[in-house]
Amino acid sequence: KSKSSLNQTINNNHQNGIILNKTSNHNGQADNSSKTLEIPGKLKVKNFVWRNIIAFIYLHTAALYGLYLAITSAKIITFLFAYVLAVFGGLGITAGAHRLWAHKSYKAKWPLRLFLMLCQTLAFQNSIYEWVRDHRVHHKFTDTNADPHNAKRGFFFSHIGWLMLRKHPDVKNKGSTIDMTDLESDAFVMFQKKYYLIMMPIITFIIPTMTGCYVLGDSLKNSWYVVAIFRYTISLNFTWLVNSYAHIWGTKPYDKSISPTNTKLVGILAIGEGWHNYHHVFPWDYKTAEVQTYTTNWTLYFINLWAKWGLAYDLKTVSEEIIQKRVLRTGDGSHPCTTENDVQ
Ligand code: ST9
Ligand code: ZN
Ligand code: ZN
Repeated sequence: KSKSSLNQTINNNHQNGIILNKTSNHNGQADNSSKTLEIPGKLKVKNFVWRNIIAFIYLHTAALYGLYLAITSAKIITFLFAYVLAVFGGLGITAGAHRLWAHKSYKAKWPLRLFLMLCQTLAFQNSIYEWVRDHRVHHKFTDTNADPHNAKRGFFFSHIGWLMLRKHPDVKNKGSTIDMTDLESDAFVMFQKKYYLIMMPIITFIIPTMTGCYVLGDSLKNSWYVVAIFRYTISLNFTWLVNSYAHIWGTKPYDKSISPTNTKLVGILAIGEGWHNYHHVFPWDYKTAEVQTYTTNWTLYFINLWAKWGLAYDLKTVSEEIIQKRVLRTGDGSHPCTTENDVQ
């Protein structure tokens, strides 16, 4: 009996991010003898993206060499410059791509949006448009196959592995339901999207390296490995910790039923983005954390500064009363108000 033209493929049984394919013949009976279709997103060699795998191996090896040079031969000013760039690139992600564009937790006038767009380009984490689309999908479909960095697939996948593999089809299918019209009407976002492949290498690698050489007077080697490569690779890893570490280890004061956690370590390294349990419960809060974490929430200081100058406005936040109600209803008991009946 010829089956090939009548076979209908049903993709289901998504287990731990790996799809099992079932085929059925025209009688609707399962036909396990048929060859399974190849589905992108599967943990199969043919879905590996070798360009990215090679790039990440180079980046991490070269970053270790950059660290060695930073300790042994680079000027202190070169290292400080790398640090400052890491912070500005980080703010482009946290205050820009994340809190402003992905979550609309505050509004920004055009000079601030231009500045944040340039800082976000310095971080080379894809264009704002692509970053926001992935992030909105992550929030809407957390811990499912439609989540680009689904933490259920383990630390490695949610940290870096997801960037080395074709995306799971659910990311693209369910991701197509995400509304991106607000970004499409932002001229800076669309300009950056259009010219990303020109702007990104210039801002992320060329200008920082040239500044190290010609302004700070360090060698080309030190400038490249310390300012460009080491700084970029460390920033990437600190960012990825939010997707990996802060979805696996830590407390869940606001909702114990979800994977995102509160972790101070990641909070510090990711300049205020480690209170991830809070953030997934109240994603519209521009602080992404409660007030008591203010001291390590640099991004909050940064946005408040721009608000003082009138360039950031309509800052959205959550009342203590709503937080406390949520803590008592769904928290894991680690929040101080659970025992003290008082939100600090
Ligand atoms: C990077 C991003 O590192 C890091 C994000 C971290 C987020 C953390 C969030 C936490 C809060 C913030 C903390 C900040 C802390 C900062 C501290 C700093 C000190 N929805 O992607 P493609 C469709 S990037 C809807 O090519 P493949 C769409 O039609 C690092 N649709 O899929 C698309 O076409 P188009 C550097 C979607 O082929 C088409 O599919 N960059 C969605 O499977 C193809 O999309 C890299 O390493 C969606 N979500 O490839 C490059 N997604 O775009 C990484 C896709 O034309 N990327 N579609 O509309 C790649 O090479 C590829 O994306 C791939 C998948 C190989 C991963
Ligand atoms: Zn998350
Ligand atoms: Zn978010």
